[in-house]
Amino acid sequence: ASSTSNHDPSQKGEVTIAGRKYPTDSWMNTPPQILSAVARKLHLQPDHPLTITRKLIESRFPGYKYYNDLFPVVTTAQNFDSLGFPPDHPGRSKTDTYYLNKDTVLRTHTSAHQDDTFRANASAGFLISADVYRRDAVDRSHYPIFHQMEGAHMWDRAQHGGNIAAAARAALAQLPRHDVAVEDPNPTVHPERNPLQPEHTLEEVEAVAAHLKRSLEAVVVEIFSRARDAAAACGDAAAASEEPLRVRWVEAYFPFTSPSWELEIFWQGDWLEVLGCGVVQQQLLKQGDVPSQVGWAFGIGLERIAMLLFNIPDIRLFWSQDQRFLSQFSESRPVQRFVPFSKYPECYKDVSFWLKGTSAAGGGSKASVQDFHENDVMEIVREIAGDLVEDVRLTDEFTHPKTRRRSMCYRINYRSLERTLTNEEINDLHGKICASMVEKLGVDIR
Ligand code: FA5
Ligand code: MG
Repeated sequence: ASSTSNHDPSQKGEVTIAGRKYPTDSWMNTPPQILSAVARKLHLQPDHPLTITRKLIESRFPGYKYYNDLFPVVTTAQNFDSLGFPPDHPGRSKTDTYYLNKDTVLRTHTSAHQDDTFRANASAGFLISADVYRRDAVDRSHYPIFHQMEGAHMWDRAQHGGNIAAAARAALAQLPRHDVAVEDPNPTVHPERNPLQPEHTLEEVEAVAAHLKRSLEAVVVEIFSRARDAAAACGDAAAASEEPLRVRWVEAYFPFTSPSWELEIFWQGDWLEVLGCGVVQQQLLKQGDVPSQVGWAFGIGLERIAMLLFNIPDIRLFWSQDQRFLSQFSESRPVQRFVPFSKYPECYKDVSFWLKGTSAAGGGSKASVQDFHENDVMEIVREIAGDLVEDVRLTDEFTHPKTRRRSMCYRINYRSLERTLTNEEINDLHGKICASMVEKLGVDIR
C-alpha cells in the first residue's frame, strides 16, 4: 500500500510510496490521488480487462522474458537521459511529468527500464508491462495513469557470425503469417526523417524492421479477430463482418530508436495510434555494455488495445470498482463484448477567465502574458472532480483589442459512469474548480 506525508509542493518534505521514502523539493507536483493509485496495479489484477489484454499480447511473444512488477518511481536519468532525451525536451517539463523531486519522477513510459534491462542482458527478447504516469488532457482516451507494454528483441553479432540480416530473416520465417493488407508507404530509412544508424547496413535494418512489423501486426490481427468473435457472439452481425481491419504504419521520431514508426488502427471513424517502435539506438546498447547486439523495441498502450478488444468506450472505466464493470471480464472465458450499464446524463459547465498580464499590440510578443499551460487546468479539474469529469475542452480564446488581456474559456463535461449527479453536487464541484483556478493559476474569472 502507498501512503503519503507532506505533499505540499511549496515545502521541502518527504513522501512514502509503497514503503520507500523520497525527499520532495520545489519540483514536487504529484497530487495525493495519483500517489494513492500507485498501489492499484490494474495490469496484475485477476480478471481485469488490462490483465486479459496483457496476457493475450504476451502469448504472441513465446520465449520472451516478462517483467510485470517493476517499481514506478525512477530517476530522470532512467526516464530521460539514458534514452537520449535532450536537456530541453518538452517531455521533461513539470507541466507534462509528475515529479517527486528534481531527479525523481513517476515513469512516463516503460522505456524508462530499457537501459537497465539491456544491461542485465537476461534474454534476447523481453516484455515489460507497467503503469505509467503523465500530466495530460482529460477525455475519453486519456487518463493520467495508463499502462504500457514495452517489448524488445535483440540479435548478437557475436552469435550470428556478424550476420544480423540473416538471423532476423530466419526469425521472421518462424513468425505466423496473416492476410491483412497493411498500408505501409514508408521507405525503411529516410536520410532526414528516419536515418539509418552508422553501425547498421540497410540490409540489416530491412530485416530487423520486417521482423518488428510482422510481430506487431500479429498482435493487432489477433486482438481484432477476438473482438470480431465477441461481436458475433452477442449478435452484432454488422460489426462482426462488415468493417474490415484497417492498419497503417506511419513514420515517427523517438530519441532512442532510428528508424522509428507508429502503428495506427482505423477505429470508430478515425485513426487511433496504438504503439510506437523502431530500431534501438546503438548508443543505448553501448552504454548497457552489450555493443555487439542489434535489435528492435516497441511501446504499446494497453488501454487502447483493451478498448478495441472489449469495445470499452471510456478510459475511466478501467479504474471502476463497480461490479457491473468488473464482473463482465474473466480470464477463463472467451472475450466478451462490454455491455455499458446505462449511460448517465451529462452536464456542461463553462469556466471563462482572463490571464494575468497583457500581450503587446500587433500580435508578436507574448512576453508579458502569464505563463499558462493547459495541463495545469486539467490537473485542477482532476484533483477536485476526479472521475466525475468526462472531458475538458478549450472552447474559446481571444485577446481583448483594447486592454490586450487574453481570455480563455474551457468547457467541463460532468458525467459519472456509475450514477446520476445532482445539480447541487455539480455546482459545488464547479465552484471549487473556479476557486482553485483563481488561487493556483492567479487568473480572473469572468
Ligand atoms: C512512448 O511512450 C515510447 N516510449 C514508445 C516506444 C517504445 C517507442 C520503444 C520506441 C521504442 P508514446 O508517447 O507515443 O511513445 O506512447 C506509446 C503509446 O502509449 C501510444 O501509442 C498510446 O497507445 C499510448 N498512450 C500514450 N499516451 C496515452 C494516454 N495519455 N492515455 C492512454 N494511452 C496513451
Ligand atoms: Mg505517440
